[in-house]
Amino acid sequence: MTLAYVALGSNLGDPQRQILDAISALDTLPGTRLLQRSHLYRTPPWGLLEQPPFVNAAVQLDTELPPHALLEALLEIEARAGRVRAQRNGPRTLDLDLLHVDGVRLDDQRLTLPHPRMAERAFVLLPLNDIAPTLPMPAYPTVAERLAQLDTGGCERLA
Ligand code: A4P
Ligand code: MG
Repeated sequence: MTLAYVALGSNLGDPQRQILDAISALDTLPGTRLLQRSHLYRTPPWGLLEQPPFVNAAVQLDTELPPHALLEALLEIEARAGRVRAQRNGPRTLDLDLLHVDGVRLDDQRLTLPHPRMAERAFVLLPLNDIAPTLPMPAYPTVAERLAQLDTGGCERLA
């Protein structure tokens, strides 16, 4: 059994529905089950400001899939949700980022673990803090301690 953490984001179509559907899809991946899910949060757009607010969430999975197979599965779920890769930081129907896999450090062309930008983003750490406040990150002792340093203004808990 290996614990893996995935961040979910959406700001096109019906974001809440797409996030909940994606969480169900993660629970049905081969050799994988959902252990915990965060609340859903409405968060102000980060990076590119002229776009709708996002809905963000995070989940903890128990999985037998190796990290690259898990990433492929995430990209497939994104594709099924109609994700088109257009603009960096731009609007999207579904974004699934693999944040952390227990015991794994990796940096190749397709996958970097832990996710290199997670610690800078309140929209990632706010939901992750619901399910893994004591998870350590590169350069920071825990999710909770790092989150306390970030601006969560405008973030609103939905469900
Ligand atoms: N890749 C490498 N490592 C990983 C990993 N750990 N997890 C590769 C997932 N993918 C990883 O992904 C591009 C490629 O990164 C993948 O094919 C995989 O091989 P992507 O989803 O197209 O891009 P990205 O890394 O998510 O970066 P992008 O598109 O710039 O989006 P960001 O940086 O994630 O930002 N504001 C709010 N409030 N909430 C949001 O969710 N999201 C974004 C998107 C902008 N602003 C936002 C939000
Ligand atoms: Mg992504």
